[in-house]
Amino acid sequence: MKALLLVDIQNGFCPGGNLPVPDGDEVVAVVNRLIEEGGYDVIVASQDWHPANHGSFASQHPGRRPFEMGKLCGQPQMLWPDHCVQGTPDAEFHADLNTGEIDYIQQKGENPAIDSYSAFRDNDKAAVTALAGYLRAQGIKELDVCGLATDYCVKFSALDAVDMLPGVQICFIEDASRGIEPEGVRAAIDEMRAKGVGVVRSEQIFKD
Ligand code: VGL
Ligand code: ZN
Repeated sequence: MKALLLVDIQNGFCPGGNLPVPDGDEVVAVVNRLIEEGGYDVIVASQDWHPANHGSFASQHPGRRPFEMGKLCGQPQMLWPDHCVQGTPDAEFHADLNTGEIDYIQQKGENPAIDSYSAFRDNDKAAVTALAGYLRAQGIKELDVCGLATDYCVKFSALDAVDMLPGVQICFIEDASRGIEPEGVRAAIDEMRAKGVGVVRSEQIFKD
């Protein structure tokens, strides 16, 4: 059993969104082809889903601006522009994403007191989402991860998958992902590789 995890392919992370990832919308065509022709048994997606007062928003820290480091729950926290607020167009999946084939959607980032980059658990690793349990119940042996943003939510999701889905082979699909900063993307790929995540391109998946 082979599963595909689509991380945060939402308007907020695409050009025109509140926290745009450069060329973020370019993943949509590749991802739609993976959905159709990638041979996956299970397709899941995460959705960044913040309340309007989320503590990762610079707007909640008087005098602070987006992309400055601040603190949340006593830990260093990148302060973001308000993004992916529940029920707003910014939080919707990209309109061209083939959502009809998605078997399970994992919303995350709902607790205003902590950020949740990973689709599997909050940044402090205390509260877990239902995603790992869902995937375990499906009996998956392989999980491919892609989406937005490589240097944040994609990376943390792939790293948590290694810890939380023992025995499952985890791969990151490079050309079906985009990151916020080129240097962050390089570091994220190194970090994923070091933890045993395979780094592949979509062409390799279509070939198998
Ligand atoms: C993300 C920053 C804040 C992401 C989510 O999806 O990578 N990044 N919230
Ligand atoms: Zn967020």
